[in-house]
Amino acid sequence: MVEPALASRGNRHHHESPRGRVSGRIPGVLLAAVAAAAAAWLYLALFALGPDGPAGEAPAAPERLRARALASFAHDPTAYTQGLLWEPSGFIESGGGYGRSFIRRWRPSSPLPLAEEALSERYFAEGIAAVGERVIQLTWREGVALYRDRATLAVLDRRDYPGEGWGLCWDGARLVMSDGTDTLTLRDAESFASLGRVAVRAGATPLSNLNELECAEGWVYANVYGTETIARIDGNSGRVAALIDASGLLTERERAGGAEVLNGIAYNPESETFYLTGKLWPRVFEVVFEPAAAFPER
Ligand SMILES: [Ca+2]
Repeated sequence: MVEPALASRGNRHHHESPRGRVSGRIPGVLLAAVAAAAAAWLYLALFALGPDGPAGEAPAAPERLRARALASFAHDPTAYTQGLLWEPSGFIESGGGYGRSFIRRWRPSSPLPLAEEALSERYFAEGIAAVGERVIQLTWREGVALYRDRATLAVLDRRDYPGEGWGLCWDGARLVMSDGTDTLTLRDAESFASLGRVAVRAGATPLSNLNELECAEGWVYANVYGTETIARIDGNSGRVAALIDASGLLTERERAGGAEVLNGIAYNPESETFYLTGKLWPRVFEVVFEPAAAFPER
């Protein structure tokens, strides 16, 4: 009984003031506008809009971002980096090459490994993902995923898969795997069985050469092989939400020292920063991704 009395007193007060009468008409106008907008949206959704936008129009172009370096530290310049992960205790890194592939743990304070396991010379190591107590390491053309103890990095188990292995990340529910094409494969972490494939599109254009991956902030980040571009991808639809320019991190002198392509993305959820490196790069860069317009021309 108390609440209706309060409500009616509120209404009376509302209508007694001149402002109340004015604002009392606005909701009616707003309601009509909202109803019209909803009807228009429903019409477009049902008859004119595809999943990506109005029929006949290209899907929205990706946002343009740049990587801004906050800090950098030494990286083993002999590491042919294929996968990089951050943990509170440091990095886990996978390095490729036949006869020189490894997995190692190291800290930013020193590039010397705290723990390291070499792979058989038959294997070319690729991307890595941490899932619970394990680290899963791909191989390039050997069709084998090595299941390792996350603490000791020792191999505990293995799974076989078809095709090539490039990048890998764990989104909290599924593994996301790249193979150098424009398609990501979603996998069950226990069986490594495929759960589906996602075609990656920047606007209407397939984005190929997807390489090292990082699942972070609800997105899948992929560096595009042979470029210094990182794509921020919706892992469910494959839509490229942003393209991130990560060029200009190494100095000319560092690049001339033998550094190859950018390859290596790790996310630190404590600082909300990313770490980027590359094959044979002498440094790892701690970065944030910002709108490209925020940068002065250089
Ligand atoms: Ca990674």
